[in-house]
Amino acid sequence: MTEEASVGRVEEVKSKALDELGSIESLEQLEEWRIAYMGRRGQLTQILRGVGSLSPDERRSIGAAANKAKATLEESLTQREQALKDAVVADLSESGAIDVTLPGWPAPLGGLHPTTRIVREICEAFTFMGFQVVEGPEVEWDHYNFEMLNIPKDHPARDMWNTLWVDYTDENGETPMLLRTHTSPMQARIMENQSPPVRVIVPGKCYRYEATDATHEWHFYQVEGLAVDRGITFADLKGTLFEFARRIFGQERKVRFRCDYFPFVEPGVDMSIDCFACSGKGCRICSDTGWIEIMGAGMVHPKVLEAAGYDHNIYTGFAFGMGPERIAMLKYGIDDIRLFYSNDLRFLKQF
Ligand code: FA5
Repeated sequence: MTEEASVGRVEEVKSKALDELGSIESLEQLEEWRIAYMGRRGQLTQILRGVGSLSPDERRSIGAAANKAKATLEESLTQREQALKDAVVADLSESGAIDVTLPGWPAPLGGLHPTTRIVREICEAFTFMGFQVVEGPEVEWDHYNFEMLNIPKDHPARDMWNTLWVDYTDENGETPMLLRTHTSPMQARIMENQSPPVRVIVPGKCYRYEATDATHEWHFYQVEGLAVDRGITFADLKGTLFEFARRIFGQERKVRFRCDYFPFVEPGVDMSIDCFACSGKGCRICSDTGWIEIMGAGMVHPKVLEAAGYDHNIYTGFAFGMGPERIAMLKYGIDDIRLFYSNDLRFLKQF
């Protein structure tokens, strides 16, 4: 059933609605009012529904009047609603139940984990120098983690990486799968799949079967770097890593390279920076040496180039690997690496 429609009826409904609206005292009453006039079965809605069955002339005049009435009621509804809400707040405020001048509760905001931050900073420093960022598998084969890196089975150098082996035995009775102990296996994977020139960095997680202490975790990040091309020399290695150190630790930094041994580089070095806390004079952070070691590096061993299918008479390259948590510890003055993965908000909120 639709309401019998006429302009007079529209005006009658409208003025009745406005009269009633004036005496409404609560938001609940206001909702009832809205339903009574403009709800699905509301009085004005019924008139509007009936407009379709009128003659064209009536439709024009009654339709226009009904639409105008609807707009008026909607506007009055909005005004009344705001007035009622303001009155509620004023009441609460006056009675002291609520202090409307207090700031609201801040919505809790997350932040980037310190490892994520430092990994991004490191990646930025190298991408600025033209390196690409590549990622690789955390569950790795012995083949890539060791053998392709000039570390054959039973070689004593394997002791440098305390390995977590995956409980999987192949058809030869061997356990060839492991959690990668460093990001260096990606050197071989990249060279196998790409022709020179290569210029990549590889951030990612590594795992070692190690007791934890203030500077050792059993899972931690590394950022690997690899550059291979014709004519790359040790001077390129030094220049690139020097620029990196200045970008991360400040323009004043000095660097020092000393001989070190890694089976997949020759010569191998460790790189230190002069202590940014004491400028090399000696302090607690640098254990009174004036220097802080930040990564291992070296010229890619010819055997590694050959294993990956590169001719070592034509191509040379350098590689490096660093621990971002240790770099973050130095940069932000964090004294225990275990804080990174303890999920303690008191620590995490500081970044
Ligand atoms: C390596 O893992 C070599 N792959 C690095 C390398 C790459 C050398 C390319 C030459 C050429 P090392 O074991 O020193 O090297 O580890 C590299 C860095 O990883 C360390 O300097 C340290 O910052 C970090 N690291 C190693 N072990 C841990 C650990 N248990 N907890 C936290 N960080 C670690």
